[in-house]
Amino acid sequence: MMNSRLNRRHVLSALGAATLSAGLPLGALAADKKLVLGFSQIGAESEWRTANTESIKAAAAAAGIELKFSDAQQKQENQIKALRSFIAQKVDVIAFSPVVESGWETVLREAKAAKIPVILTDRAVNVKDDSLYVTFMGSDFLEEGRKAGRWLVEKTKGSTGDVNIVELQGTVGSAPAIDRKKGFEEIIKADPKFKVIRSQTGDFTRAKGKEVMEAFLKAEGKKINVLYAHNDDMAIGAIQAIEEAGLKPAKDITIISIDGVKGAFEAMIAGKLNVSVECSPLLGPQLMQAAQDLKAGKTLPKRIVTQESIFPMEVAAKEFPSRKY
Ligand code: GYE
Repeated sequence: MMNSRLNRRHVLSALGAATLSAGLPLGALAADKKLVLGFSQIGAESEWRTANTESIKAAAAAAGIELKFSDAQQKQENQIKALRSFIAQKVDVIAFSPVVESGWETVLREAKAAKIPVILTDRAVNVKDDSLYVTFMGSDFLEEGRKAGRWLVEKTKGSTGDVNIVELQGTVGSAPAIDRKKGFEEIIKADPKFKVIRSQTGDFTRAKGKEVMEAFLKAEGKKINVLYAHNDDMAIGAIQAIEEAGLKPAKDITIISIDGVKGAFEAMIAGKLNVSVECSPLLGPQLMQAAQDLKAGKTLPKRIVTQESIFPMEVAAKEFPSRKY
């Protein structure tokens, strides 16, 4: 193991103090040096993402960590460039939230060769060799999808007619889009009355959510009973489309989304969104802790899961004042 004492002693004596940023337990060598963390963010596609960025910046400042922050504007190629630049700058730790799951092997191998530990935040990667990253911290997206499904099963209990669902998926190939779809399907497949009649990506943005919902309404009109949106922003965009089509959101069409951002609470309080499954973006403090733990030579668990809840509109007004994002 990278962090075992034996290995550490061995490497220290073999390589000497010149390997300051070797990605080995950093603390022994660099106790008085400010820890440098390179973070590659996906973009600013949603309220969730903005809150996540703020959390990371604030937590780095509070922890006295030098943060090199890079915004990829939702493009994997930009993230790969950012990671390479962090490697070239010999940062102590790299963290990133991978926009999609696949295609990371090469750059992660480069980081490993440079002995820079990599922490995944928020979204997972799909790699065969899981030694290419130290830990993955973030939500259980499958479970979020299941929570959304269970809420719908409960809500429609006793009704026998078809429940026609349209789905707004997140970014194609992203971990939350893949898993939120899967988790939801896993639950609703138990009853054939649930029918997903349309499913398309809205890329996690309000604008796309609205645009795709308009197309759904055009094609299916009043047949639509339920909208399942993989995030609140797309649901909020879709609410506009529903109102513009002369229908009542949360009444004519039941709306389920994920994240639990302020905008969703406002929509619930206004009676336009039925439920939001929580997905916390406040990963900053956990990330800084993990970076410091690495510095101190500690071994991190391979998976750190965020604790989360679900908020139906009935509790929105009561919960709203204590929401932090
Ligand atoms: O749900 C969505 C954002 O990866 C969990 O990305 C995150 C998702 C979040 O754009 O709003």
